[in-house]
Amino acid sequence: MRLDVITIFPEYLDPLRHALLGKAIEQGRLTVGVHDLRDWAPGVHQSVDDSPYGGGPGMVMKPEVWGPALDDVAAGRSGHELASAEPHRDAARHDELNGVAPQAYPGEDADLPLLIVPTPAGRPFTQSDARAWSAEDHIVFACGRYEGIDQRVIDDAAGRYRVREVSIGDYVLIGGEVAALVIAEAVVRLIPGVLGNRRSHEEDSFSDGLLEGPCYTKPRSWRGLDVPEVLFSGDHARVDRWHRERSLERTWRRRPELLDAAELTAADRDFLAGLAEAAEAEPAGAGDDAAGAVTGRAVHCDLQLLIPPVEWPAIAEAMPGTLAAARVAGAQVWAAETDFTCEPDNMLVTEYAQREGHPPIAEVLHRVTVTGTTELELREVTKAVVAALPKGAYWYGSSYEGGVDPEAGDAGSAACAWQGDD
Ligand code: 6GU
Repeated sequence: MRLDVITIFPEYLDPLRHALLGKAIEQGRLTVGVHDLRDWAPGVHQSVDDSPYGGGPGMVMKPEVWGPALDDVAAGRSGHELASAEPHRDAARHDELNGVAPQAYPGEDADLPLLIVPTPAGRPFTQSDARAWSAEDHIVFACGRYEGIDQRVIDDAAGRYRVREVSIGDYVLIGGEVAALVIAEAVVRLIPGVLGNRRSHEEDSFSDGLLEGPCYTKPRSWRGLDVPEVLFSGDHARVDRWHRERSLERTWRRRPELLDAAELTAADRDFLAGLAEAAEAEPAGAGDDAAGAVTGRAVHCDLQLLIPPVEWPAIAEAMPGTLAAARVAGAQVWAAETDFTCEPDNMLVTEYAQREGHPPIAEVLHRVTVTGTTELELREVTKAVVAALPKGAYWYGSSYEGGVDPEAGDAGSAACAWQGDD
């Protein structure tokens, strides 16, 4: 496989040379080129970005710089190979050796190189992408800053690349470099021969749609903590079942939504049903694991939210499920629209107008109250609620101990700001 990375911070990609990826380079399974985008920037200032059309914060990366950079790297015309990289072009292709074809969408030419554009606005990068991309011959990463690259660069590149815009998670990085490292590592370790032990990645978290359970090594007893007895039993079937159950239990506690897509046997389902029953029977707060079952204190979160009213029903519907996955149980959600005339100096309205350059048009101020039960700290409760809001929505608020009943008027102490549904 050949990997090329185009970036304005080439030294950020130094880790590509080290450890696992370095080993793949030495083995001749991987060639890496890191290219400084400024090499394609004309003029003394070598500027690579400019202000966005239509206004708004930040800078946008220029098409006249990215276009030629992507042309040259696609054609193999730019030679900045990392030390210990080996020529790859006449070597047998990895997919020829392994009988796996590169993945293409209908209408795409599978022989084109793959262009990965890391962006928080991309589709989520998953283990199944990593598996598919480990069969590629040539992958190019275009690392932009987070405000982005002029969209025409991506549209135009679709003529010489198969383009994938991907995100590595729901948070924002300064640029795509770290995301490129993450993706490169996830992909390269799956190239056959790079990771010695094939079984070890077949058993990884996510390979079967479940999280991995805990693991142990010598000594048998350490600081008064003992390795589970079953692991010394020598009974392989029992040990395998034990691993399976730990994996199911951890997934159920930490990422219950993954269970929907996992392949489960009848025995797995019985085991999960047993966990759910045990949790029901436990008194609140008696969870056996700090990161464990959803039990705990009554809390509520009180937010002001500026959104188009048409967006609210879907948010309200999805929120209890999203919160349950974030370990806020039994969430109830209320909202009421607040007239701007009630709130002449509302912070969100002011902030919106400053950032967007005009006052809210479709957006309406909502007072949102969410109640639930959790062991999370209050800040985390607010985060969990906000994570269930549309990306970029303007909001303000906090979480508090104890429940409230907005319908009984508890949350409506500011009479003007709280207008009921009637
Ligand atoms: Cl892929 N890039 C950037 N810049 N930020 C991100 C990201 C990618 N994934 C999550 N946040």
